[in-house]
Amino acid sequence: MNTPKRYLITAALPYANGLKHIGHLAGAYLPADIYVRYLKAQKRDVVFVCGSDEHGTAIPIQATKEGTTAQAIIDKYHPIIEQNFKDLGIEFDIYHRTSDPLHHETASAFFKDLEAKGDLETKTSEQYFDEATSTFLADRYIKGTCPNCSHPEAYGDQCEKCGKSLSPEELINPVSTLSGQAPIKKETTHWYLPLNKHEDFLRQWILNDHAKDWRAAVVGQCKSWIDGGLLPRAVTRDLDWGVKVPLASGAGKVLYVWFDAPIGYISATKQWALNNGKDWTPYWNDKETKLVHFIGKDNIVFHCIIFPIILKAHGGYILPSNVPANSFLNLEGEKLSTSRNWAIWLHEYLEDFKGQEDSLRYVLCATAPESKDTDFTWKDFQARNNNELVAIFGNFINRVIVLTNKYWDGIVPPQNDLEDYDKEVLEKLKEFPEKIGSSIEKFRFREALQELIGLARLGNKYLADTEPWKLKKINEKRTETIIHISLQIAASLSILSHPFLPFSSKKLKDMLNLNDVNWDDAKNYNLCIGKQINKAELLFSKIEDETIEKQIKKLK
Ligand code: B3M
Ligand code: ZN
Repeated sequence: MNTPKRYLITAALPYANGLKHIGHLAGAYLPADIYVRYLKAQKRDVVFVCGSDEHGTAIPIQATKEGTTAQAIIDKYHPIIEQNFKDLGIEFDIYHRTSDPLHHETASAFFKDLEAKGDLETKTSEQYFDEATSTFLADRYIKGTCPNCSHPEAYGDQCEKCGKSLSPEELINPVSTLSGQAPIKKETTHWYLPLNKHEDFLRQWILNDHAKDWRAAVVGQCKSWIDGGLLPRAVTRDLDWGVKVPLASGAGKVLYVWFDAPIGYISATKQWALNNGKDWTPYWNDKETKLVHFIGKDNIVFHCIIFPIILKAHGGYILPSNVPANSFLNLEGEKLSTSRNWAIWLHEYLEDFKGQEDSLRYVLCATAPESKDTDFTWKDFQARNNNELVAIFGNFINRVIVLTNKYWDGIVPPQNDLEDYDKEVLEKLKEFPEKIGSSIEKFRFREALQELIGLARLGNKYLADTEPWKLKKINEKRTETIIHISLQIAASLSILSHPFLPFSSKKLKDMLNLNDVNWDDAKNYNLCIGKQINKAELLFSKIEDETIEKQIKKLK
């Protein structure tokens, strides 16, 4: 496989209508961050973009709930979400926002370009209108009885009780949530993106060209969309919150949030370039750029079908090389839910587990819903933290660092004659950067993390087998070799853990006085003999039953 010239990595733009939970983190942001950290450790040219999605009906609806304005909502949540990501070590090159004028310009220009080229169609239809407030009603603004389960509070787009997706016409006794009155039908004209006209291209590009290298669940979902018959999709809305339709005939209308949001990746890249004195164009226009979208599975159709059609219709833009969408993470056997408050909120985790950010990253990666939905439980979180991070990784590091300090005042001892066992361990050590790297490049982050823990196990076992603490007085030279090799393993761990456990990786590098190291240095990092290392610091700490019980109680 050729190494791409540069990478543009995106993570789904979170709606700035509320706080984010571990399901969001596990779905898109953590895997994206792991991938990017790995690429950067390889010194590749990478830009990692994200930002708040500040349009769509979700924002004004939240504003109504909180008794404030849409603007106040995005201004409240945007900085909190940004800060929570930062505190969890999710390191974007830019965290932009779609309310920014640069984004409005970029999205408008896309719409105008497609409209001028005849890539959009207009259609007039009847839609629900609330006479009391003189507004066309977005699906979410209409409530009624579910035709499927008779739940009286179903929304115009979905019944949250039985999960069925609905169209407003299907609701029995619809009422406007704005006024409480029954809506009337009124004519309105909208612009549509004719997805049906791009069917051949989609079949070829996804079902043929990417049948093998994209995740089966992603290709499968695309296939069922395509086979189900693609229809023209409205890309404008009667709403006063969003990017204004840039045509005289579109007064009072805005772009559909799913039209403008993915273009937000482009606006974010432009802003990043402006901030850093760079040129954004090769990241989006040069075929040698590898574009990867990290998303949750509910966003597949937008990233694999709608956005690529927009990019292709516009022309001059590359298409994603891969869209490694994750399935869903459940919590204690139940679906995560914002409305039922069944979630572990990022800001709460950060408060309750200060200094243990890597523990969450670790567990969410180890149980990532890469091929099917998975379950997060507090007990499993505790077990993985205590039995893997503390007992294997942390224990190994602590022993090596403490022994080096105790025996030689922290001066790295030389490597003397090697026994067969040493050679075997050093041979194995060499394989890890490649093994972990190739799993990451295939978006198999769980597998990569398993390998990493395998390396910590190797070190732990090596120490347990050779027992240098029993040898020191009898055979100083042998003790030196064992500790030297163990320090090499520790150095490799500090490098290879960086994508997954950035805080602990940094701490460990500081303990070992390592800086400016490359991924491949982990093969055989020759810690210079005679180099001074620092005192041992706790890498991971044990989580007590009490702490876990408190969290379980808090959920219920
Ligand atoms: N804001 C939906 C979501 O967070 C949406 C993603 C936009 S990505 C361009 O699930
Ligand atoms: Zn229902």
